Amino acid sequence: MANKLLSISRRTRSTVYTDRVESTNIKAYTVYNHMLLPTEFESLEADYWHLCEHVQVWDVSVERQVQITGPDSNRLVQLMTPRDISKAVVGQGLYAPLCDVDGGIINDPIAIKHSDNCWWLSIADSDVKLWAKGLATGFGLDVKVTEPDVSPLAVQGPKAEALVARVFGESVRDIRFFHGKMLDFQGTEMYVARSGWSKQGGFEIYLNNPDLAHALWDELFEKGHDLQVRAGCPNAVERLESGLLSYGNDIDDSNNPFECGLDQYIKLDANIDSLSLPALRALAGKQSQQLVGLIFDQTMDFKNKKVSYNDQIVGEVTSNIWSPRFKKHLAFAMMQSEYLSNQSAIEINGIIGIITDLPFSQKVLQP
Ligand code: THG
Repeated sequence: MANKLLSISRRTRSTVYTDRVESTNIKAYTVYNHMLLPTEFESLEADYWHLCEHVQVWDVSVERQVQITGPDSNRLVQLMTPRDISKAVVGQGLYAPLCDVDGGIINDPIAIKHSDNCWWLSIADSDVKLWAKGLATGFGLDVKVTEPDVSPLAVQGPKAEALVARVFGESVRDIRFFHGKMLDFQGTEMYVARSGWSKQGGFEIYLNNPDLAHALWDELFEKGHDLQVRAGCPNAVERLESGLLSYGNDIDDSNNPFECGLDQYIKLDANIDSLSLPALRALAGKQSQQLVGLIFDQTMDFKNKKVSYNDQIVGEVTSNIWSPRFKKHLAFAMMQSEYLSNQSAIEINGIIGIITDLPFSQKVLQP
């Protein structure tokens, strides 16, 4: 389907930053967690180069926080994810797939520990609040599940640390990857973490006071003028080069973590009570398909996303984009394991592509 205009109503929620985003050269939005997410400013390619060279401010309010508080909050979060959360320290974020009883992926949030009685699940695009409430009811847990008015603003790119230090102070430089701390902005303490949906480095500021949204946005732009700050968004080129998965595009609840290369975030032998662990233990090593990378030497037009071989469908392209840096067309594809065990290449419309592991290694990307 070609791009069309989107009708905006209260169901397509705007964000606390939308006024500011609308005052830029924004070209397109998508809808994520029933809310607007910018996808393109100048152009995908221009946005990409700017992100890799300077610093961008991203309205990622769509990364909603599902807050779980109460005496059973650890228990509920552990039920939801097969990742062992018991060693997490306060202020730490864990990339933690959430899985159902069959091992299907419900979401792939960052689980942030604020205290033993308070977790935030910083979610991708699916209705985790409803899932969490259902589990809490079914298991009779003493928790409260809410979506607080928290609107993450990501600051990404090689100059992000310099900019965030100007606004929140030099102590941000000590924050380690996937850790964060509470820092003051105009009298309000908010969680600031070293994270973000790019591999260019940066921070995410979890604004918890909507009245400060414009002030925060404006200060980042005023103080970042000489760093060439501009508005941006998760960039399709950068995230494919970096191998970052997009829930709803590359994975959904019909996939298990093994197929998606998320094995490293699961502790099969952990002594934890997690809903999906019995199913995942049974599934380990038996997946019939695998998410892999495809690389082509020329631009591709994937009108038909199915991949076939000898008139049999052997896989499906889930995301793809032209990389202007490597001058290659990159794709993620869910491919049948049987095909992968016999072949290291595919042919689409007469063009040969090589199959490779994700994330792409620098070696396979270089010409
Ligand atoms: N930041 C915040 N919330 C989010 C995202 C984010 N919610 C939606 C979505 N992104 C969740 N999915 C991801 C996927 C990948 C990563 C983060 C969130 C990520 N992964 C690193 C990697 O794959 O190399 C590191 C993971 C790790 O080692 O723990 O960054 O971006 N707030």
